[in-house]
Amino acid sequence: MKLYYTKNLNPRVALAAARYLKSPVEFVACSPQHPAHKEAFKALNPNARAPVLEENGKTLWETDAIVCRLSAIAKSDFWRVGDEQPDMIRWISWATHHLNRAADPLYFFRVVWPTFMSEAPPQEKLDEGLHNFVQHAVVLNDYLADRKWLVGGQLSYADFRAASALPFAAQAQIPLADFPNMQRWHNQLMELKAWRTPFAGL
Ligand SMILES: N[C@@H](CCC(=O)N[C@@H](CS)C(=O)NCC(=O)O)C(=O)O
Repeated sequence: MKLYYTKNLNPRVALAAARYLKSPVEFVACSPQHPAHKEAFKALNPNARAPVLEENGKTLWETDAIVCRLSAIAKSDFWRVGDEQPDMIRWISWATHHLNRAADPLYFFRVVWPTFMSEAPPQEKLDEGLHNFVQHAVVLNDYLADRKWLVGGQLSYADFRAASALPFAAQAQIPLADFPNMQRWHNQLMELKAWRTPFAGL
C-alpha cells in the first residue's frame, strides 16, 4: 500500500494515523497541485489533493476514509465501530464543519500563503477566522473540562480530527492558551510520537 502525502494539514493527519496504527504503508511524497504533476495526479484523486491511499491498484481519498480503512486493517478501535461510533462521528463532523473550518483561514493565510505569496494576507479573512474559532473553541473547551479524550476514555480518531490545526497553532496564531482544557488535550496528543512528528525521516 502507498500513502501519498504532502507536508500540509490533512496529509499530516493521515500520516499520524498511519504511524499510530503501525500501518503497512509506503509513504510517497507528491505535489498534486504542481502544474507539472496535477493532471497525472488526478488519476489517483480527481480533486488533485493529498492524502491518497493506494491499495491493490485502487485509490481511496479523503483523510477520514483513509483512516477508517487503516484502522480496519489494524483491527484497531481507533476508528470506533461499536456503541461509541455515533459519538466519534459527531466530533469528526463538528470539527469539519465548525472548528477546522474556522481555523482554516488562520492556517492557510499564515502557514501556506507565505510559502508562495509575498503580499500580506487579507486581514478580514483572518479576523473572521479568529472570531469563528473562538466561538467554536468554547464548546470544545467546555466539553473537555472533565474528559481526557473526546470519545469514551480512550484516544480515537475524533481527537486527531478535532485537533488537526493545533500543531500549527503558534505559526497560525491560533489562541490555544486561552482554552486551558484544549491546551491540556493538545499537550496529551503531542506526547504521542506519531502525532508530534508524523513526517520524521521523510
Ligand atoms: N477533504 C480532503 C482535503 C484534502 C486537501 O485539501 N489536501 C491539501 C493539503 S491539506 C492538498 O493536497 N493541497 C495541495 C498540497 O498540499 O500540495 C481531506 O480531508 O483529505
